[in-house]
Amino acid sequence: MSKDVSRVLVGVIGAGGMGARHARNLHNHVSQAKVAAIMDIDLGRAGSVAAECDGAKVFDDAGELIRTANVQAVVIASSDSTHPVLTLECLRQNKPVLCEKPLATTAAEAKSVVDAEPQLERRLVQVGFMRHYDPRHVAVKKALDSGAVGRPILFNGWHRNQQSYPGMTSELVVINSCIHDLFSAQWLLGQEIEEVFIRGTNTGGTSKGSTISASGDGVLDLQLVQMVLSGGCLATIEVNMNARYGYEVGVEVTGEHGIVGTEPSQGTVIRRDEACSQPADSDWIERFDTAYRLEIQQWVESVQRGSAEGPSAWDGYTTLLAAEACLRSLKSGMPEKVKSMQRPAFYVPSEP
Ligand code: ISE
Repeated sequence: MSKDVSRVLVGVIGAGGMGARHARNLHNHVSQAKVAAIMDIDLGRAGSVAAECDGAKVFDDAGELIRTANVQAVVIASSDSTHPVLTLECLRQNKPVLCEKPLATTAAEAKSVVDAEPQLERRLVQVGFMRHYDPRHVAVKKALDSGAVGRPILFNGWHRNQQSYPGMTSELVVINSCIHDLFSAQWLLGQEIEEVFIRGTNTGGTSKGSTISASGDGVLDLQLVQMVLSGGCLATIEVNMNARYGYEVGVEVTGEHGIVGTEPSQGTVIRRDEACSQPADSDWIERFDTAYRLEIQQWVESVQRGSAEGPSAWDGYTTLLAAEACLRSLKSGMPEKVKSMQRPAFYVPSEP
């Protein structure tokens, strides 16, 4: 019992793939936290995750979960469009919140969060850009910050999903997937995105008997983004929603004196029948398993210290400003400037 007194009581909103993952990670790997509540509009789904977490209380109303006295901190993993309203409610209740990416589906909604949070005098919002906790990305960040390759000149990022999900659109490729890469570029380089130019194509065909919505319906499921950042670094990002062979994310940064990049997959290599093979990850849950655990562990520790420390609402906002410039570029076929904003003093750069 006495152990419970110091544990952070966490409420998880959304019991789908990511919500269930966060709840399980909290329950199984974060000794300083207790999953106190789970909300989903599908009560059965919430109930089965709650049963895995020592019978957390089940809710079907997110606002009620946020307001309940037995919840001290909140994880938001419901659908993207609900994120800003629920984050604002957490701020009103003065409760720390880890909100899955994107912080909102428009920059204007994300702005309402960065306008509200500084009035509370401490950071309460962290956005779920989990690559910030991925050891392979963190190693690149450390090398860049130590000057190992000198001034960054070119950033290359690749983000390949095995297979797209039903309902995917060209815009969602940007807002829901590429948003990670926009964050990675800004975070790793310590520069803001100033200009973007995006082109897309349709990969065609089907795979695995598939739900690929891209074939023949005009969805741009493979997009290439070129960018210019505030420190003069050039960047490219490849986002492929239907790479077929597996899931892969990585970055490589060329500096004045050399190149630093994320380590490739560490899978066992099998040599047989005149072939040499290595398994590929199947999805982001597998690829970023460690990152998700570190993310939630360090988030709980920051809650105990009293202020959010990971990717901020400002990161959530500026990535959406860049994403909206990408959407304008998709329409215009031209390079588009990203609306430039002065970072408020409240949002000091996030530390690894
Ligand atoms: C998904 O929502 C994620 O956040 C994954 O990290 C990303 O790789 C995937 O493309 C998104 O759909």
